[in-house]
Amino acid sequence: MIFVAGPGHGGPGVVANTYLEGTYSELYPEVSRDAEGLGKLFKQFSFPGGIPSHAAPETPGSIHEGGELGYSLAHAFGAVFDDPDLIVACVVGDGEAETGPLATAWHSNKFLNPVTDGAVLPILHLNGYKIANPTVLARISREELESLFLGYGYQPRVVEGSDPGTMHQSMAATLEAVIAEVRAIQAQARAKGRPTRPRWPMIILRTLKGWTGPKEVDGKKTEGSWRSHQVPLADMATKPEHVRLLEQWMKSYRPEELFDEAGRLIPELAGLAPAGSRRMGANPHANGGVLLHELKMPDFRGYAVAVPGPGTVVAEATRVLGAFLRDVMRRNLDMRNFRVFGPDETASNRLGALFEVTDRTWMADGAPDDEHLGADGRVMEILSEHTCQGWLEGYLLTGRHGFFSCYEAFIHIVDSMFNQHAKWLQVTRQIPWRRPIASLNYLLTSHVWRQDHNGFSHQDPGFIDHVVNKKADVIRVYLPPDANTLLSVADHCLRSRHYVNVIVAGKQPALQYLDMDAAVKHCTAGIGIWEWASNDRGVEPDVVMACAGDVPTLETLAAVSLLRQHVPELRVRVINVVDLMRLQPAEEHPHGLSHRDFDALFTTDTPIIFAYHGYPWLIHRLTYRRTNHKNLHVRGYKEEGTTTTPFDMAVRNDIDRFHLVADVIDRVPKLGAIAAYAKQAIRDKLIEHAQYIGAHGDDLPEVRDWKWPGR
Ligand SMILES: Cc1ncc(C[n+]2csc(CCOP(=O)(O)OP(=O)(O)O)c2C)c(N)n1
Repeated sequence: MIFVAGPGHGGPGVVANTYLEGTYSELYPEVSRDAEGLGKLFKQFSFPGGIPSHAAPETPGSIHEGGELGYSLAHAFGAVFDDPDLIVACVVGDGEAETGPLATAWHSNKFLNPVTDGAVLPILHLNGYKIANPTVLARISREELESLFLGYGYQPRVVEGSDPGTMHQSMAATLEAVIAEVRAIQAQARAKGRPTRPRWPMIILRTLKGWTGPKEVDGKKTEGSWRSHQVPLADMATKPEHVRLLEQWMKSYRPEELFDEAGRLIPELAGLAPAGSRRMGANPHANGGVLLHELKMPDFRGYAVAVPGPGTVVAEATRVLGAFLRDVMRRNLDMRNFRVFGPDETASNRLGALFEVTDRTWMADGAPDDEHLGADGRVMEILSEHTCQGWLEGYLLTGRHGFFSCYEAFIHIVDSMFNQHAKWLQVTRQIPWRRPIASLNYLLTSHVWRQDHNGFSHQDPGFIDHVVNKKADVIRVYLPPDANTLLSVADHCLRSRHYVNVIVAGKQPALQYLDMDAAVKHCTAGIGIWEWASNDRGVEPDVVMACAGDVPTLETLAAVSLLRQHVPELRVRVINVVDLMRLQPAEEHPHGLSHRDFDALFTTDTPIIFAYHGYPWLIHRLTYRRTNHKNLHVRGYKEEGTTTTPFDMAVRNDIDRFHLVADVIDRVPKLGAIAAYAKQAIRDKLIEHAQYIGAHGDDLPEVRDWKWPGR
């Protein structure tokens, strides 16, 4: 069993218990099991350089950073999927229960298979208050409250009162009963071998907030009130009566009966804790890297799209990836350590090949025309990005692997959850006893450039900007331009540890550029000159055309072909970026190019036209310290979105081939003389484009069917 502490500032509960059972001192020997250690334990609490008041990465036995409320229940369920013997006791704060992610996570029980998964025991701590307000759940009738949880599919049991002795007995008896109930449900389901959804037990624990703390402070009710939140007694330096109250409060627990003269817990009490890895701070499930097994990986090269020449054949990158993921799934079915997560979009994102080997997890009722739903399914779909993210985090934190595919625009829903997970990875990287876990892999597809029917609401490439705020040692961003590069990147990400990997790739039929050998080389380097598209070998280029992302790559190549047609003497270097972090200086990111290498690629004085998938300013942010930054001109998405054709989206954001050609003309001085004619031709083309899409609702055939013309 592991414990998840959801409520705000629930950390001391876990820290205290892991100290008393001995694990805390094993991991932090300076906090020894004596008076000196106790002194350090107390002093470090909420002290500069010490430990926070929530359960945190430093807390033994915790998979949960409780600072940002709302994720405890989804984490708990993520932890028990595919771990039939594990129970997670998950305390949910009644304030926390008001958050969106927590509210929707109750439905996780419709995805829990009693035969092959473990169980979650939710304990709603109804202490009635948050920081400054009553909680909603504490101010509805008992009938409404119980009906709510019955409606969610649980069988609630209420433990209620304020007399500690009676309450401890009552809680102990209830815990014993519900654990027996969980085991009985599991035993019955496992004996039958045919899983049905049971009514899982849960506990509603109704106590006073600040229970056993000071009853009144400064004449104001404190125990049983929001005033007991976090710091019930402040201004200790100036209010001696507060010091007296604190002493009284602490002494009310009669420490002299619990600890000996040297400050050691008396043996009768110390002996109550379980031994070894059964202790709550030593359970390997809460240090998932210890349990992590490598995924068995098929050779991604076997899924390659044949590319006889660059820019001539068409494929759907994510559909190709789907076949690879299917076989990753197939190879690891027996290990039960890989799941794919997504908010109802696995098929829409063209990863449907997965359903050849597994179903979507589903324990709710079935209907005759259901497709690919099953109790044993390993594709987890619920229309809650929060729940998908929370489940995946719980699954990874307990030593398994996963993959999350999502529409690019809507991944922003979990911005904050991503933040917290990235912080967890950053902090745990520095904690020697925490072992690295599998990376959290996002595939962002159905992206900004191809929302032909959905329109503006579905157009937002800003998650990348958000992700790169985080520490370089835990985040990676990849923009593979075609299917073979996507395969190579996905293989790399699935093997990696302790990162958040963001992969952005389109699902629509699109031109393919690199055969598998070239793709592997390109992805390994992360950035490189596409020689077949460049004509500057042996001379200084007149312009560098850089691109990152599938649509920008297409438009850049189309622009290059136009330039070849109209100004064949122009020397163009084409650079494609797969690994966005290559743009940063080496001292800022482990993948960053040295200044020397960057200058060699981008030159120190040639105009650079950079077509980028997302918001253009990110490229400036990543490259502002590069020598040639002053000549860098970036095109990207500038919030000109609507329901329109693919090419019109590019035109509206000035990232289309014609605007890119115009950018080159404007920036390469020697083109002055021919500029007027070329620009007029471009203007005419853009007018023709607008007229054509207005009349036909589709792009000009010469644009839509464009292929790389070769040399
Ligand atoms: C998402 C989020 N919003 C707001 C806060 C600030 N906050 C910290 S504790 C708390 C109240 C929590 O109440 P509850 O979950 O009932 O826990 P309790 O302290 O009563 O045990 C709030 C609002 C937060 N930590 N996270």
